[in-house]
Amino acid sequence: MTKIVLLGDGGVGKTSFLKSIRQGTFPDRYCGTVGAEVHPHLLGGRDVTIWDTAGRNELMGPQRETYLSDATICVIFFDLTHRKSYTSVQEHYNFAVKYVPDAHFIIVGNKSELPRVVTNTNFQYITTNNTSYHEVSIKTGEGMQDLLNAIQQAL
Ligand SMILES: Nc1nc2c(ncn2[C@@H]2O[C@H](COP(=O)(O)OP(=O)(O)OP(=O)(O)O)[C@@H](O)[C@H]2O)c(=O)[nH]1
Ligand SMILES: [Mg+2]
Repeated sequence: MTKIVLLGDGGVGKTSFLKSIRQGTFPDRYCGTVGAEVHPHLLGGRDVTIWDTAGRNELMGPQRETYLSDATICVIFFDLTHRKSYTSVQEHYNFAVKYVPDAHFIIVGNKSELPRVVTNTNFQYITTNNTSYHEVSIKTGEGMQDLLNAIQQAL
């Protein structure tokens, strides 16, 4: 079964992404994920499992790496209105690539409908060729189809 893991700091939109593709809804309220939630999903006609992880360290628990094992795709989210979440992308990548060096990495800058703080992005530290960068607004749906296409191509 193809495994997709959602990574990124707290509040960047991982759970919102999952809700929007599974239920077509957008949650306005923020409720931090604890540990990881695993959801089966049909994506482009294929069965996948999506692992929605906790971005807040205190809610993650001790065994972060176990969520990554056998991941096919790691989607690393950040918030375009929150610089720290952007600098954290490198840490999430460095951590994940140790455990799943062959995974596809997809970087997503979210909340694109808001005035952005992160204007220049540079992901040169990502050494794999299996990478792409997308900007989306999960709230408005802007960019979401391109992102889903990229994920499907990586399956
Ligand atoms: N304006 C705006 N807000 C968004 C967007 N996507 C998500 N949010 C909001 O951002 C907040 C955090 O969303 P979550 O999806 O719960 O964040 P998370 O990454 O799962 O956070 P953790 O579970 O703590 O790691 C919520 O209040 C959402 O409504 C977007 O595209 N635009
Ligand atoms: Mg969450």
